[in-house]
Amino acid sequence: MLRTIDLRGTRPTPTELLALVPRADTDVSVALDRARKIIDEVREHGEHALLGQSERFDGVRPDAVRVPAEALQEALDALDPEVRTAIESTIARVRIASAAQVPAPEISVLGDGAIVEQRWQPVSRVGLYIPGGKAVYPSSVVMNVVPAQVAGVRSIALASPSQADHGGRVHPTIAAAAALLGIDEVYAMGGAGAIGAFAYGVPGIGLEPVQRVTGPGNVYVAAAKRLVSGVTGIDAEAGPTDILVIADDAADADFVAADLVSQAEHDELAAAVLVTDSPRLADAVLARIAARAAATKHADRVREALTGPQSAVVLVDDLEQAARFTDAFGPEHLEIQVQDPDAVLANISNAGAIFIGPYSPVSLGDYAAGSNHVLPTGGTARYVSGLSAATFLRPQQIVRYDERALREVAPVVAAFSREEDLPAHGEAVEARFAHEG
Ligand code: HSO
Ligand code: ZN
Repeated sequence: MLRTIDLRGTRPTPTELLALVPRADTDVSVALDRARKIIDEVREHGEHALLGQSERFDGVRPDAVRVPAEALQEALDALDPEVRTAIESTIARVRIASAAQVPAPEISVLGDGAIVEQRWQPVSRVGLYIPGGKAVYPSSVVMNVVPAQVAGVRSIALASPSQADHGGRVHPTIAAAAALLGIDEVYAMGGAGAIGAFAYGVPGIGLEPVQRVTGPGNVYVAAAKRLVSGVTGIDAEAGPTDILVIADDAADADFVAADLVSQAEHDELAAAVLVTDSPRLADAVLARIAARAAATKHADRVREALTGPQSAVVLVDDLEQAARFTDAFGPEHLEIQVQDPDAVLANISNAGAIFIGPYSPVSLGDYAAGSNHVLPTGGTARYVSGLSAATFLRPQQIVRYDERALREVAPVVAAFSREEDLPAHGEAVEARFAHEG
């Protein structure tokens, strides 16, 4: 089902490697004009615009955009106890692993009485977007909210589209997850309009602007985030998901096949790539994929994803070449299923999250490992990271010099201020010592 690319005996450059397995194209720029109009409408007409947009795009007009607190509690009361336990368990695990993402404050002593402190300040208010289209993911509520809470963000608002099947309210599992997390500011609004509402605020309903918008969404959400990025912070734009598995002859072919199929289940445009130095394993995985892809619930979607140009089996000479290919590809999810995974890990730089060994499948990370599942897609793992507590933190430096320490560096300031023709800079330092003979 997947095409095979044989790299054995070749030495392509990173650019050539990337071109061999191109990601599916989702061109955000084509959605910019429409997204801009939708945001402008929200800025001009506030709640009225948001209600109209729900009617147009989600086929239902909610009574109000703000979801009443009682509705959140009702959704929680009606939540399936098994799902509740699962959400609670994931909240606890993600909370523990997110705490490790908060850097400790540091003090640098640059001399006697010369100190630069660094503390990490949370942004004060964030807007988290949870999609509500063909996929409703309560797990994503946890993955967005928990790191913000762990970072110490004081005010957290959540938006998710109105659901026609639920009287225009947000999906009840989303509402229940919000309630479990102690979030009471929830809005039934979706798409570009929701992102605009977060960025600019909606005075009529007491929705204050946020300092950062995070969360996945379709191409209009991505376009809207790009448009508001001059006004508020954003996280990375989310595209179709991908998985890359590095496996050698020691790997279990059925485990590898199951994991490739699991992420192909998300999207026709999802990428699933196996990189191996074992033609025998490649054949075995292909056979298991054929069986699994035919039998799985979303067989059509899976088949389309696996037969697309974004998916492939890549044959390499050795695991060093596997690592070079992987770094060029920059997978969102990387699995390493080889005899000595740490040796491969040491050669990897670019990946959103890395899953080691036969008992760490990506779907564990999606739901229950404690790691975050909001990860960089489309090869952006080459330059950004996934969502974490750090997403909501800013390092802030605090300078404390005493008189002696300032005197010591005064000539440095004086020299720069002369060179940059900004004499008042130097004078500000000299003023401290002017009274001296
Ligand atoms: N694998 C998805 C996240 C997810 N999976 C949510 C299931 N629900 C992107 O990392
Ligand atoms: Zn997933």
